[in-house]
Amino acid sequence: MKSEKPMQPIGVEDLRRMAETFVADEPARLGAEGWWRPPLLATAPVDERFEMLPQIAADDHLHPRDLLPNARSVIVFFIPFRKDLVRENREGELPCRDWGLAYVQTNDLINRLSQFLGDRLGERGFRCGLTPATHNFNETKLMARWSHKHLGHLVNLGRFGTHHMLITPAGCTGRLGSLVTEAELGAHPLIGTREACLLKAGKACGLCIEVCPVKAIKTNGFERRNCWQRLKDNRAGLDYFADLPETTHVCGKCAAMMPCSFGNPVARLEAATR
Ligand code: B12
Ligand code: SF4
Ligand code: SF4
Repeated sequence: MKSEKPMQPIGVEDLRRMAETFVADEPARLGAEGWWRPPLLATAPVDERFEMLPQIAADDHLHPRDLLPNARSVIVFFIPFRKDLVRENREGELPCRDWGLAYVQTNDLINRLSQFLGDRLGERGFRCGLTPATHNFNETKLMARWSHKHLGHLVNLGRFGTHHMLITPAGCTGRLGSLVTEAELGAHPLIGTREACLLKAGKACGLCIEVCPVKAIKTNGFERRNCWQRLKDNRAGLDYFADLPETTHVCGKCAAMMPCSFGNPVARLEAATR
């Protein structure tokens, strides 16, 4: 069912600009330097591709129309972290304090950016369906019924890496958010290569496999329980996380200073050999 407000045009470039401004304004709002590079945003029409979600993600994964019956487009955005934060988190086997803080502040930023984009679309007469940044997952299965990574893959914002994270043109270190809307935004992909992970593209790498302190990452698999235990141990054991929320579950060694941390290494390689 359509909303009753008159529809005014809005395009993906408007949404990208709004997202960039929103993220750029966040450090001033916090009165801090902030952790972020400019965000990326991709969209796709709600078509048959989204019917494969229960096959490629959790078997009870939702369809965009489960969030919003008249959903016409899916919007996925990625807020990349600054290099100095990622470099700081590379040291040793434990996450640094700033990585925990950035996790908390970025989840909040994602939730508010989703709401902001939803409100701007709403003002133009388009309803939206929103979902939270994280901690919306089943702790037994360790899967969510709405996986931003899989949505990001389907709207061609990025590609899965061997470390099981999404690699975008701005890399993999950062966080994802997504929403659905009645607006017809069309297809606005951002990834230009079939793979974005060197190993998946048949090149040498596997650095994320080597660096994981609990050996959770395999060439073709992921021991999600080992990773989850590590994240919980970090939260429970690190004094400098004591004032952060109980849900501060972080590590991120597999995303720190990797060839895919800040860009698409397959695109870089293809450009260099052209
Ligand atoms: C549950 C969860 C976890 C679990 C399980 C992790 C996992 N790999 O999914 C635990 C607690 C272990 C975890 C850990 C971490 N998480 Co987490 N987590 C989530 C959550 C809530 C849901 C993820 C989900 O449902 N996965 C579904 C399963 C099926 O995915 P999967 O295990 O990766 O397996 C599939 C893919 O790898 C896929 N795949 C692999 N190759 C290919 C190729 C193709 C073509 C296709 C179609 C699929 C495919 O196949 C697998 C089976 O389908 C999301 C937030 C959200 N709601 O989306 C954040 C999220 C995935 N986490 C995130 C992050 C950053 C982390 C950590 C780095 C912790 C930290 N912040 O320090 C680690 C990284 C672990 C890792 N190497 O993946 C980010 C990832 C950002 C990104 N660039 O992708 C997310 C998206 C949060 C966010 N809002 O940004 N997380
Ligand atoms: S570190 Fe290498 S193997 Fe791991 S995801 Fe990145 S490019 Fe792929
Ligand atoms: S987040 Fe840490 S424990 Fe989990 S897979 Fe990456 S390196 Fe391993």
